[in-house]
Amino acid sequence: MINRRKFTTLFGTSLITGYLNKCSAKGAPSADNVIASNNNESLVISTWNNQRANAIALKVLNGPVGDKTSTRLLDAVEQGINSVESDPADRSVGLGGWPDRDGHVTLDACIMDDEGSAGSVSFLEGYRHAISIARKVMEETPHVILSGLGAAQFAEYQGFEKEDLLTEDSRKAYVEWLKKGIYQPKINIERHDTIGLLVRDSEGSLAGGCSTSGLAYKMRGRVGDSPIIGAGLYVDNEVGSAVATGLGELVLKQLSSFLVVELMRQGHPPQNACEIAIKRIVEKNDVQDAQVGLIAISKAGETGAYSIHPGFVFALTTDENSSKLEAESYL
Ligand code: SD4
Repeated sequence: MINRRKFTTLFGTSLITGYLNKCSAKGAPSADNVIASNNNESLVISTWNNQRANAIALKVLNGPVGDKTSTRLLDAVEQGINSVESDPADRSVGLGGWPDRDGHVTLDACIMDDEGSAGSVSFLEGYRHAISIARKVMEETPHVILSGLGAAQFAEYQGFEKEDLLTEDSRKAYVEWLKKGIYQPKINIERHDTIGLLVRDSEGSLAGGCSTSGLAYKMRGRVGDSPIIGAGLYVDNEVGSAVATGLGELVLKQLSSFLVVELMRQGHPPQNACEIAIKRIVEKNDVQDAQVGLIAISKAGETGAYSIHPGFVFALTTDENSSKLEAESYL
């Protein structure tokens, strides 16, 4: 749930006051803590500090209406995420992403639309726009997931530009890391900038995507939650959508995004659904050193966000406001 004290508003406060008008006690799932939204407006919500991606997505969402809703929704998701994939300053996504222990940057991504179509790539090497390749898998193949060499071959065949994603900065950080070689991701502090982005248009149609280089200094070949439909992302246009960030191993074991959407299907508001799904992870795992954050949108335009530990921020953008907010947390 959103903490009133911890948000910054770029364009004003009026709508945000509306969003924040029902808050829950920290750590206690509750039934009525919905963040209300004007359900005739477009909405973009994304993990971490990705207001710029939201703005790009919103512009596409509100742009000229193409011949197909799905195309506009997917364009919004893709272009929003592409901007982060091309930003070397974001160290968990695309160009400049954290490498694995052997110094290779490998990417995971998936995308889902309002018709239930899904595409994904995992363990992809040499191409920054993992989300675009995931979309191509969805649109151009009979499959949902392509992985590793096959995903890279497909990207090449589709005309994507091959490049070395290890920037000078990430190379330096890797060389420094090698001196000790300790694998110990820290909560919220490093290695957590994965973009998960959900869009809802003014008619209530939903789509989403996520893209990441995964955990820094992971084992070669490791695949996280982000390319797994139902774990890192799930969209059901009749119900709602959810996306996850954080330690993918925990999300994978509980299929947290699917769980959030299924809880919404049972009538839980998105905030409540996120809280229950995080609680499930906490109950079944040692979460002392592990963060997971979930965000969600319902068909009606309500939003939710919740995490295990404090410090999970997300960006919420509507036609009138764009804000960085900190989710309430279980601990
Ligand atoms: C993973 N969930 O590969 C991703 C990492 C992440 O912010 O979200 N980082 O486990």
